[in-house]
Amino acid sequence: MKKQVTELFENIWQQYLAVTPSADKVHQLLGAGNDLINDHVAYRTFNIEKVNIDKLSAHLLNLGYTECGQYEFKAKKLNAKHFEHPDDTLPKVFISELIVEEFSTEVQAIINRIVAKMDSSVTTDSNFLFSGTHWEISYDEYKTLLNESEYAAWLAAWGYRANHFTVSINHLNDFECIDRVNTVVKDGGFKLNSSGGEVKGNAQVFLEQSSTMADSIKVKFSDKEVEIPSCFYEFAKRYPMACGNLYTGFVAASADKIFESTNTSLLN
Ligand code: OOG
Ligand code: NI
Repeated sequence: MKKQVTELFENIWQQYLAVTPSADKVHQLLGAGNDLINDHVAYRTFNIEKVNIDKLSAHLLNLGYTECGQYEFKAKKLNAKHFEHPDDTLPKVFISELIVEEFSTEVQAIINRIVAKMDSSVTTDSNFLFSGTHWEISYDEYKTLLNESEYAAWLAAWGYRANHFTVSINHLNDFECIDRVNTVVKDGGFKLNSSGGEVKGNAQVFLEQSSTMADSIKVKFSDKEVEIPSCFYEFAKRYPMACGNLYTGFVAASADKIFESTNTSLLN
């Protein structure tokens, strides 16, 4: 089972690197050539039955993962769940879904059209979690989505792929604290997401997180090519709870800010 999970994440990592060149460089900065342990990866989808969280998580449940937490993001109109594997060196997976019916009829029409374009077999194919988009979208449609939801626009442009990987600071050899990681990443020339402060969370909520701002990469829309935010890299440090075990969940208030690492308006 472990081999299958490792192979899946290797495929997901390669697809992610193809649109996130900074991740390779940051990986070098923190790991000095060694493999790093990933705390988690994150996915985005729509709550439409054909592609909802369950369709993504089915691939993980098959590999021994279990559902471990649920989260709500009212302002961003998202629900989320996280999944863990009994082997704690394998990444946790955070999957969110956009509550489509809460958007304008214009936005709903675009989303319903692109989801309808997908073959019904796509979500059960073994490569679904690294399959990208299964539709075409024009730049105007992208902007219509962007106007109401950065998340919807990102998902329509990039489809099914890890939105970010996350370095586990607990497993790094040369770093103890998140501030030091942030300094090295910034000194390396990378921009951090400073929404809500560079460090989200603290030891009291058992989780500290920071992230780079997404890379900017050209996307082929149906009518033109435009550079837009792709994916980002996150850093997480977990703290022990009263029982002595490290906290394994997520913190909604922090996650709410991490979502903004793909915001167009915050780039540059
Ligand atoms: C997910 C944001 C939440 C975290 O670690 O709190 C998250 C996303 O941007 O899709 O990954
Ligand atoms: Ni994350």
